[in-house]
Amino acid sequence: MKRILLAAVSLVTLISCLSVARADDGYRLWLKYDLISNPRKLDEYRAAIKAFLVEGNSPTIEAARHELHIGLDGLLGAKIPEVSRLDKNDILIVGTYRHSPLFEGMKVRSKLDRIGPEGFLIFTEKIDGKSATVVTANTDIGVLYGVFRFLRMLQTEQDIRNLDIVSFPRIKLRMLDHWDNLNGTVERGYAGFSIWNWHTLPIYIKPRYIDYARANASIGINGAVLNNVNADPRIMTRHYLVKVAALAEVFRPYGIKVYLCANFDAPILLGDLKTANPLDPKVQDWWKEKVKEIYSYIPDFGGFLVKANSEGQPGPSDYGLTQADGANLLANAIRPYGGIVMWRAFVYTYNAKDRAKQAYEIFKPLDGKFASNVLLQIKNGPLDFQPREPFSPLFGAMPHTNLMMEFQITMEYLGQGTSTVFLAPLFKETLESDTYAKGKGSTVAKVIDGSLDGHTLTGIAGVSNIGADRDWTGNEFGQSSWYAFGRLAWNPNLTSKEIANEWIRMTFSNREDVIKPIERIMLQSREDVVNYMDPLGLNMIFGYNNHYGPGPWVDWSSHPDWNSTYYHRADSVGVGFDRTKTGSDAVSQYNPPLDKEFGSLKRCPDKFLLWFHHVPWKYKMKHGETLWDDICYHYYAGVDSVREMQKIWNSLKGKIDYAEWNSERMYLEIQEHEAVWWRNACVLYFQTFSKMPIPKGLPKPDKTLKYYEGLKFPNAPGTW
Ligand code: GCV
Repeated sequence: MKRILLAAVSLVTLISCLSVARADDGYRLWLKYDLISNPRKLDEYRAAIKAFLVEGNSPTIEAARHELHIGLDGLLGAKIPEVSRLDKNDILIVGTYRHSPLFEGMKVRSKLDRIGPEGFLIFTEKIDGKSATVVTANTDIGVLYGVFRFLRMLQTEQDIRNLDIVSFPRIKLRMLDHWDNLNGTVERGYAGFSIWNWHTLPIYIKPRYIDYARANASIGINGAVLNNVNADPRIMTRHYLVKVAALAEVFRPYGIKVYLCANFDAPILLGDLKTANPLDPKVQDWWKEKVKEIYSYIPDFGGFLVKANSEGQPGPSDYGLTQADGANLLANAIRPYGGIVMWRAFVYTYNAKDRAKQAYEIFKPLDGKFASNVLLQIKNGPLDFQPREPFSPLFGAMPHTNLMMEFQITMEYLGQGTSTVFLAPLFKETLESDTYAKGKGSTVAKVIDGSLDGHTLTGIAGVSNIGADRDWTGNEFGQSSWYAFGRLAWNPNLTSKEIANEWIRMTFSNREDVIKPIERIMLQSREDVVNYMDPLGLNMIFGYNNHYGPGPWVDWSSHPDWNSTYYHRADSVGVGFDRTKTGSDAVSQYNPPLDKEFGSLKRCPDKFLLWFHHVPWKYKMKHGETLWDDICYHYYAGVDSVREMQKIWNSLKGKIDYAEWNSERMYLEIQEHEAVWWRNACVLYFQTFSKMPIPKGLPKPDKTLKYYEGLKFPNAPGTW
């Protein structure tokens, strides 16, 4: 362990030393620890932290100690000594609370009772007449989280006098789901190849694995599912388990457990049995043995994530059984070890009248039928990570089941790796949605933090956007959504602005004339993308299979619901999917009063209009324009906003690192090009139905619809 930590330290130290001399390539994420540039703050911090004292020497405390060495030395620009006794003023004291002379005088017992096993306290204290800043917790991992928080306060130039911080996570399992394949590719991965090198593991521990753990611990992520939900069963064989165990060892000090995606047919595919029927005792024994073997390699293995009976994956329906029967099979096998099962609700068949209704129809009747160590993992919307969807109605419909959220951080449907889209506003929109399950105020956040229905096994997962690219996410702004996911998993009440502000300060600069413009870009970026891709509730109109660029004309798939035309339903009368009572009646899956609100053409929020209604082209919108004109205005506004982002970004030249600035400049150029492409292709396509002119004053597309329909993208990522 020590060897691993030292490698990390020397790497980061080396990088920090080099950072002044060379261009920033994004590798250091938000943990840059560059010298504080504000002289007043620097003086204040140097005066408050003359030394630090760390109690303990567990691997986790060692990780905290090393982070303090790197962080304080880098931020304060001087070697801050570590001391072993409290014999000076202005010392930072770090350690797990215990009955020792050091902690005895501190009146923190009642606060410690409130923060659970992962929370922490940071406070200013006088000990034996000496002034100190204390970071403490009930456990070592709480201390490590507290250290990261304290360092963040310095990085973001907060006031560190008179502190009294009490912090703890609202959600228990805060997971990154990696859709990484064993051959090194990543499903929907836009940042190069997989971060895991299965060839060189278990011996070769890339420094990147350690930095991955540091970054995740710094935002409180405590679980990683290592492989794709389209699961290769070989991950559960000895060959891979020793490699998984090596990663688990790296992550352990940072409080991160590993989880694996299980293939439901593993008993057959690994060559042992002829069936995977959950009711067959041989199958049950097979899973028990398999789980026993996994725990023999990884004693703190977290559990399984399963995609069953979806997009070709096997599952319990193959045996005429329910999803609960399948989940409980694995749950029973893993329960003796304290493991859990995350069972995905992303289940659908290809020929449903309305795919958006399926998950609810399949899972709602199973409420209360899942074992207590199962969490049902539900995508934020009823379909599939669209730029905007209403929340999945399952969040308001299964009070007797542990429900966890699945967000997608990787931007499959949001411009993929090259676009600048800060996802906190999307995450927040879902978390703040009111399900009305128990009257007003029954938000999705309260469902998944367990407070609404009294659940203690709670979780939130983000499909990772991390890859082997030097800057981890392909585009440095991708890091901001990873960061936002972790911060919201810890505290869903944070605002998008608070999160953006922190990230900008740590990534680019604490200067107001840098923060404000970047904040503007970030906070508007999600709405911009909605405008030029899928305004007014349109959805699923992407290029076939690679999901790259516009493809509203796609109608050739033998799976009806893989066609764009299935979703937008444009015809000579209008556009949109009628999900009202007279249509598919998906509105009835929402609790009152939402069913009525979504079901009423007049009251339905514009942002979901075409999700729930088939609306005539000439329908008068709230501001008096026709639907057709409004659609056009949104598409054109989307492009204008990207150009505005470019202008704002260009104004930052010289104020931030050139390499970072130039990289984003080029990405925004790609985004502008794509926004124009989306706008022109969609407006021309929908015009073939509306037969109405593009509103006056808006420039006409300079290419034909045929041109856009004929574009091919052999190098677009995302199809493997
Ligand atoms: C992992 C969508 C994506 C698939 C993904 C699937 C899922 O359909 O396009 O690549 O597969 O969601 O979430 O399982």
